[in-house]
Amino acid sequence: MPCALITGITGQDGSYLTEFLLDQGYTVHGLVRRTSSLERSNLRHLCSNPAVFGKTLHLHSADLERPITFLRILQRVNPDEIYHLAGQSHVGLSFDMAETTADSIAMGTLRILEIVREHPAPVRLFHATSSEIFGRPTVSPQDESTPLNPVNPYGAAKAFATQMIRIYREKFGLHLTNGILYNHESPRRGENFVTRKICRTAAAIKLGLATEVRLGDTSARRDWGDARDYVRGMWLSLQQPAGDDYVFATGVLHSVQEVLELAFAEVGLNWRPYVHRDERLVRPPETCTLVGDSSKVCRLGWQPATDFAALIRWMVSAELEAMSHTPRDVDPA
Ligand code: G4F
Repeated sequence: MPCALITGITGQDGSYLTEFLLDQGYTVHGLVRRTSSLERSNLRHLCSNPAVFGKTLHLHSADLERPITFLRILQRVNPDEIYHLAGQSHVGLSFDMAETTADSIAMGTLRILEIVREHPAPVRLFHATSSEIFGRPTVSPQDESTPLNPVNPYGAAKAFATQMIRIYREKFGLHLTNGILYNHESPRRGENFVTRKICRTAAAIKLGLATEVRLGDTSARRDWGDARDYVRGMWLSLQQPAGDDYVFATGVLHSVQEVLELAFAEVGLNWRPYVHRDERLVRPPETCTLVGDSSKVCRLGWQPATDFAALIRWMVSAELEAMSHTPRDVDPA
């Protein structure tokens, strides 16, 4: 039975990856922060399943700031594959929390690399990096050879971690893979990311639980995909004989306004009267035309399966479903 260790297992990607790996017959071990609440996490359905929890899914408390805990778990679990997904992931917040962002992403990854380097058994590692490493790219679309040019603390920390993966792969011959992930969404996306925020508020307005949504720049465009497609790609990239870098993207740009149009149409409303611009949510150096070229990983058999409109419709209906069962206030900020 193959065995995987996941950092950041309670997040959107970690939870979908766990489901995918369990379906593939893996035993999955996940690292959770001591402060994480499993009851409210994306794993609660698996943790409450006695056929899974403690049998093929195991959780361990660990903080990546203390590498000794990761070392002990790695030695005990001895996984075939590590999926490193943990770290502060909000670009806007990274301007307010630059040090925390650098510590969790840049130093967190380096600490793991140092431990993996000394690990006596062969292990493959996937590192979830980001299109934000390209910052203000000079080419469009971007691929694995596009120069790194980050423009925010998050992108800079990811660029460091991405480059260290490349350096350790070359210098020590380790099986290390960078997945350069463009935006990928789902109903499990954090509530402060724009697609989830819009879908959630559209559903709340429909149900009379909110009256408005405050947004930054609605003309901003992103290459948005479905998180479930991206975790499938993470696994696929680790099944290759050697580590490498792969871009995961749809190759198609959409604007925040298009998210608004689709989400509000799904609940039968016109978005315009409900949307207010909030200057505090406008990012300083907004990146331009971050759109990815995934030809390399597509040659391995990966394809994004969900289109943008279907993704937004799925997210809105999931919010309607969740709110119909447990109505609650929605913070419009
Ligand atoms: O949903 P977002 O916050 O995602 P962002 O910044 O693109 O980052 C996400 O994708 C990256 C991959 O490309 C990841 F590396 C990163 O970890 C994260 O997953 O913002 C999307 C766009 C931006 O242009 C932002 O300026 O939406 C714009 N936006 C407009 N109003 C807003 C808002 N974003 C947020 N979060 N909140 C707003 O009110």
